[in-house]
Amino acid sequence: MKITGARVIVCSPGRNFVTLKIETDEGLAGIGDATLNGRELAVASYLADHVVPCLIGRDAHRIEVLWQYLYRGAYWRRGPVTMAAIAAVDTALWDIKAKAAGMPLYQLLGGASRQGVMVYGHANGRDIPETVDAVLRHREQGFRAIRAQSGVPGIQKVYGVPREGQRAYEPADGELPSEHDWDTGKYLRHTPELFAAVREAVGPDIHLLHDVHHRLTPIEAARLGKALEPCDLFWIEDATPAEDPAAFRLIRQHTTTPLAVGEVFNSIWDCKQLIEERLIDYIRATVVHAGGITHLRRIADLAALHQVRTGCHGATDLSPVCMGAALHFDTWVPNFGIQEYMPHSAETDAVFPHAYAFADGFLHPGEAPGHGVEIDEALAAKYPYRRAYLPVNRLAHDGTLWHW
Ligand code: CS2
Ligand code: MG
Repeated sequence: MKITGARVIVCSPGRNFVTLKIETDEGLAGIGDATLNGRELAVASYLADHVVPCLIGRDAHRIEVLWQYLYRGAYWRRGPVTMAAIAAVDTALWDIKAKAAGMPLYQLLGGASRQGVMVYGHANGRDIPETVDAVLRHREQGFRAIRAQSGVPGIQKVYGVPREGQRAYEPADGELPSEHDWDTGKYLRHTPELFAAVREAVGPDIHLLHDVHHRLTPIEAARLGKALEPCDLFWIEDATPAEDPAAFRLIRQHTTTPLAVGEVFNSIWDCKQLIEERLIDYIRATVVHAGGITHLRRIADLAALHQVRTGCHGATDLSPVCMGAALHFDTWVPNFGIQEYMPHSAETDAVFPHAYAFADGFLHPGEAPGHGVEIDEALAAKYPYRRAYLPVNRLAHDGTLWHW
């Protein structure tokens, strides 16, 4: 089966997405997500200007050798742009191969390891009472796992809390990065109170999660993890920036609160030390940012050797194409942990019709051949790209640029 064409589709149904579509001489086509929030056009150009010319005429079935060709052949290996581009090619080719086999992708990977993919939803509020209410609403909707993020008294703009009038938290905005303020002391005093109230309201059986979003030093993260132990969290995520895996040794010395890291990782090399030293409990690497299905399977297998489970990132800046592919991966992967699930907007879902569906706290990938997600190109064309940035963060007391 030869690749006869490949094109990059950039659209913005509520937020920007980059999609690669690959066509073959047997009439089958596949799509892959290539969205890198805030740097979308870099990946679009990497694909259109440097990758697509190398794909034409190649055998679409030879997924592995094409992966190696694009990874080793680039010379400049790894990095978020390169690996998102490779991921898009890989995902599209797995989509094609499963369609050619007439089966849903999870069957091609090795069949289902579970009845459904347990997901966690996003509950947030401007303050503790609003956040508790949002957690209880998510429980009523059937979620068995719920992430809680709330406003922090004294901090003006906090990660994870929608602005006035926003349907759901969407950080990318503005012609230039918006500036957020941060105060670690206020956050460290507030968050244990938040989770004591949430756990009291929701009872012991709901999994509670929290995203620290890279903002603490290792000892501050250790202090937070220790303070949250009575609230029995499923995980705290990105407790400290993970460029230095050794930092997690300090956190581990002080707390048994489970740790999740990896949504910003783009290769197995980013994950290796954290997994091999059991410095984390869940690896958050994703199909779109970590080189596609082919590479994510290698990360999951390394994690399995060390009793680390998967916890794929699933925010709305990962397109429904990534979510669809991730759900097939999640359905198969032996050491599955949990899948993040932020529902996309109705306009995004209209551009990306999909087979996956939510029921009783689980997502199901559906039985459509391939990954089960398509793109309506005519509708996508009605939503042109608009530049949007993730925010930057500054320490409130002196303006030092901090981790967002
Ligand atoms: C967050 C994301 O969902 C999460 O865990 O870390 O919302 C993250 O901020 C965005 O994906 C960044 O584009
Ligand atoms: Mg996160």
